[in-house]
Amino acid sequence: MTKRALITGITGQDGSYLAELLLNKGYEVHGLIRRASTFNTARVDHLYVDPHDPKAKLFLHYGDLSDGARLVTLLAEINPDEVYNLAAQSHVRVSFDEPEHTADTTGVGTIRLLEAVRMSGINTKFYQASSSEMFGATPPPQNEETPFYPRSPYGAAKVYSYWITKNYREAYGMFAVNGILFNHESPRRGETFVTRKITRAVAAIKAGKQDLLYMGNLDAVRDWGYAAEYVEGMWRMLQADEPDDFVLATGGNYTVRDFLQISFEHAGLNWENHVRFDERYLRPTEVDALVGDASKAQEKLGWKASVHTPELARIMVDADIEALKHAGNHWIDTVELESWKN
Ligand code: NDP
Ligand code: GDR
Repeated sequence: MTKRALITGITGQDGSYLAELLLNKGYEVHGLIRRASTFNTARVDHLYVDPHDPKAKLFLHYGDLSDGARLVTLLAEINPDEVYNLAAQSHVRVSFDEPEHTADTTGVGTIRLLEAVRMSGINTKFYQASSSEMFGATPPPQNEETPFYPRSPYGAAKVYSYWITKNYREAYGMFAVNGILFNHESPRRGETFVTRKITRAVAAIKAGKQDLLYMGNLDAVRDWGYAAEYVEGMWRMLQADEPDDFVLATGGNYTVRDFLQISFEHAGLNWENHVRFDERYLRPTEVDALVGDASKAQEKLGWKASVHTPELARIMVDADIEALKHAGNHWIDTVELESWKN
């Protein structure tokens, strides 16, 4: 029997890779998309097949995590075997500008979806996109037993979603799990997250279209893995015999400065000639160091990251150099993009 999955956040980085993975596994995939005045499906457009075609396996539905009634009707209509809740206001810096909206989407949105599962009476497995940002100020290495100490409205909202997912598992016997994922990136990463901001700038500087890159705290330590591998871990969590929570990470330990150096060097550039400081990219409270210990996922799910941060940076730089060649006048340089968007 064909399995059916619903992905919230299908238009995001992870949603697009997960949709690909599930389609390749033979699933019928349904995605929740937001109505916008411009097209917002660029990351999944390559998967599109006309829904009138009997071979179509991907279906998109308008909806929003702020609209609980819509979630109930949609779940009842789709009756999925698996629900992946990836939708969120996912930018940590922006969560300080929009704390209430972030709480509503990234926090309360999760309970709306869990309640919708319960109220529609369907029997489904539920994946919650939890985050290493929940560990915040607790020093590394971090694993499933590490106490939470969020340092942003985003981190606090994710802590709420983590606990409410666990509560629904315990209270109602739902197969509901938290994937606690450390930073994972790709050529599809949003342009204002630090890795993509850097690799886009490298491409533009290399092409002579930009000279300077303005950055915040270069001392922050992160554990950057490759998104395409992490979605496989999400899927494996829902195939386990028992519902449980898992960390996914590479275990690597790199500063933002390291990422700059690796990325610029890969294009034959010296980062120090191009990077300038701008305090607007600092956060009121910073998360200094996140380094994950994913040994539980390796042991119980057989999942292990194979792409580590230096290789990831090179993949992203190469992809952005290639993308810039085809972008022509549509390329917005990093300085411009950031001054509008962050
Ligand atoms: P993105 O920011 O790329 O994607 C977020 C998705 O959520 C988009 O599809 C967006 O839609 C959708 N969305 C936002 N608000 C709403 C809403 N109110 N209703 C419905 N949909 C909404 O995030 P990622 O793909 O990087 O991350 C996926 C999830 O995993 C997020 O929950 C994130 O917080 C979490 N996470 C990510 C990590 C990472 O390193 N990438 C690490 C740990 C957790 P639209 O396209 O219309 O904006
Ligand atoms: P993060 O990702 O906050 O870890 O959240 P981001 O790439 O935004 O920041 C990583 C680190 O880089 C520092 N930094 C800058 N960040 C941005 N965006 N822009 C800059 O100019 C800049 N300069 C320095 C930041 O201060 C920070 O320390 C991501 C998101 O995907 C979350 O949704 C997810 O939950 C976590 O990863 C795990």
